[in-house]
Amino acid sequence: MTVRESGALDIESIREDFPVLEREFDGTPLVYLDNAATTQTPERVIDAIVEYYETYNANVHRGLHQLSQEASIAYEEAHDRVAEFVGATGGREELVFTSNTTESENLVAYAWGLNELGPGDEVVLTEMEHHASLVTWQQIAKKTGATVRYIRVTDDGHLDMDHAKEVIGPDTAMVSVLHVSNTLGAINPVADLADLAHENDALIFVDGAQAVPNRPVDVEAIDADFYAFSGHKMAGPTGIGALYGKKAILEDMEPFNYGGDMITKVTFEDATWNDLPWKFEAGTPKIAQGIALAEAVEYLDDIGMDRIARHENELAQYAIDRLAEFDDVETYGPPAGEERGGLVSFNLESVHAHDLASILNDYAVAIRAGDHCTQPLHDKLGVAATARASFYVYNTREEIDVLIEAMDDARELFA
Ligand code: C6P
Repeated sequence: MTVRESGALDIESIREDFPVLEREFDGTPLVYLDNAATTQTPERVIDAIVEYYETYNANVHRGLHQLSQEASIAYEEAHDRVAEFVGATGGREELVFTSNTTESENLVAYAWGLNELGPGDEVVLTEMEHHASLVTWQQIAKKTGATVRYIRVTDDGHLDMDHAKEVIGPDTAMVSVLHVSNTLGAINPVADLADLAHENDALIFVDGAQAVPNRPVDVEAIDADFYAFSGHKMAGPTGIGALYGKKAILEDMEPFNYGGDMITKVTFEDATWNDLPWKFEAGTPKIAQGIALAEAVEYLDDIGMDRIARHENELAQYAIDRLAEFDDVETYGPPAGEERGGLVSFNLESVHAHDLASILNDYAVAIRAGDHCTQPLHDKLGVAATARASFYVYNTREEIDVLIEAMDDARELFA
């Protein structure tokens, strides 16, 4: 992987880092545009997993033998590295490894929400929230008697910040918002929302699943109380995600899961909890995945998160411009020209999104079709499904051209 001196990415060289991009289907090269669902994995991250299993595979925090010590050090240091990547200066004590963003949401909802919420409390979400947060807080609210309220989304795909100021108030206990929308591509003003939450003595949980992979994120500059993301959306492996939390808040919280490794002392009557972050990592953790996630952030940092953000925005703008050439295409989210995450959701008038995705598959073009786990937002948009092209650091304008040409054929088929 190299970065051109001008600051532009050397995409051809970056593509060589990702073995799966060499795949062809019946001689047609793969065009992978489903990166908001899962990104591909560079060779050096795969190598980190192989190296772990080939040379120091052992359980952590349990063994006095050499392999266990090596695995423990690498696993612990991986927390520090990932914490540093998102600007958490407290290091490992503020960075819990989870399975994914969804588990990070559930951890906070159960370990904090179940204990802290009650009748009269309000949890404020947004209409563009992913089910990971929406369903989780809905259920916790039902269990605790709290109320869920939603910040409106405007017709042009933004959060209505005037409405946010109305909805977030003295009864708000938690504000849970996504940083970048996986359906609209909108980048939300999470630092402003954090200010609003804190002015009202509420906490803020930021879902960064679509932000951390694509742009520089500084959880302390945002002043997030919690911030969550997933490894498999940022060149890392599946099965690993992270939860950043302010140390004082994590210290006050009850554990989410009970069992081995999260305790200090156990008697027949009771137990005391281990230090952070291990208090929240019960049982044998995701050792190989955590070590590989640290390698993934190293890889992304070597490229430069500013450059990745710029590249993704450029591809998204190009895709919007190309899609705008056609009268029968509707795109969703903020208007052309406005900075957004690297994705575009759209619909082709005559072709259902699912049909479109399956026709594109015949051209080796991978996109996602459906509600993208944002059913209430799709209800609001008045559509059951959208097609979504989402980009990563290895995608090119030429691949977007392939998508557009294949859409022409879909039109003809359904004409
Ligand atoms: N969105 C998509 O195709 P997990 O599955 O736990 O790693 O991530 C959940 C999640 C939470 N928040 C946002 C904003 C997300 O986009 C996602 C995952 C995928 O859009 C799968 S539905």
